[in-house]
Amino acid sequence: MSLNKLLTTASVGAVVLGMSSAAYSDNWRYAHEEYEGDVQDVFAIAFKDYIEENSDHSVQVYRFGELGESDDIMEQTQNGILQFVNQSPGFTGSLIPEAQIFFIPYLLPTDEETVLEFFDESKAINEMFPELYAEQGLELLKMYPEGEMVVTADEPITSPEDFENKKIRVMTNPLLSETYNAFGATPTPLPWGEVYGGLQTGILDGQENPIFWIESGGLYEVSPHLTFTGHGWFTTAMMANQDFYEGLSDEDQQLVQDAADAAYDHTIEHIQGLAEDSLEKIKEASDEVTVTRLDEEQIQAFRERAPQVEEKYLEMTGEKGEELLNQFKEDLEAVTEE
Ligand code: 6CS
Repeated sequence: MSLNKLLTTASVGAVVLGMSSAAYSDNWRYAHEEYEGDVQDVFAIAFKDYIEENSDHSVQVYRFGELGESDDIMEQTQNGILQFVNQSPGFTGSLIPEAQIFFIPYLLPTDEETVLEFFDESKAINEMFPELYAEQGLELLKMYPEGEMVVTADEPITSPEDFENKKIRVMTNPLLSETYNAFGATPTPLPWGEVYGGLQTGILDGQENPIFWIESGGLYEVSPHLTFTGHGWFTTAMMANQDFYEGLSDEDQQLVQDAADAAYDHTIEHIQGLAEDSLEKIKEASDEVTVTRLDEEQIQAFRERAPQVEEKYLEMTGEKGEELLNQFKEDLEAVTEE
């Protein structure tokens, strides 16, 4: 990064965040999409702790809403105002269409151990995705799963017919809309900030998210019928502004990589058992909640609609998307065969 660009980036950040530009190199800014104690926050705090314990740098963590919605914090990172960001592929789809691969239903298995092994070992995740993010000026540091997706709605969902005329909120990526179209619902893409109110006022009939988030965001209060459809995992990604990262010394780049590794290990430990604990809390807090776990036959009715979503993914992403999908499937086979 040129000195000029560095100074410009530093001063824009300093003005926006009311800091002196002298602090730029020492105090790194990191925003994520969740609340205190949620999975992305656990990752961010572990990253911060590692950096601060092993260097003179400090990390300022910004949680959901402090600097805007997910798209805002991504824009601020691409502009160099923030040094680090955690944005989920659910929102990155318009920037990096291939990131929508996580929304092809029934691609990932439900078994947690297999999924964790996949994220650790997958060439698609650890080698191909960093190249795709780099094209957008982003240094991808980690991709990690947060939990299995669960549908919540105003009544239990056991078949695609139950989804008919239901407005289901989805994160703002086109492929996720295709998934819910294929499932028979009416997908409604919205940023996170509009979801609770939308469910409360009946503008929305349901949504999907991992259990910990359904508990921490209080979604069960306004959307009390939970259905385990087994169709996917909420995955997220943590990255740095690439100009910033490339401008770091070798020692600081290593520090950042080590901090991301330490945060990843800590977060993976944190998510194990989290869904079960959160579900208990939900059941304790509400008498209205129902929990439906689809059986194999019911799942089959949804699973057979997955190929049409895969087709759309390939239409949206072309050759690069196909290459990624083939590698993704190969990596999945490697961990399920063992
Ligand atoms: O549904 C959403 O938009 C949010 N869900 C999670 C689990 N994390 C952040 C995201 O914004």
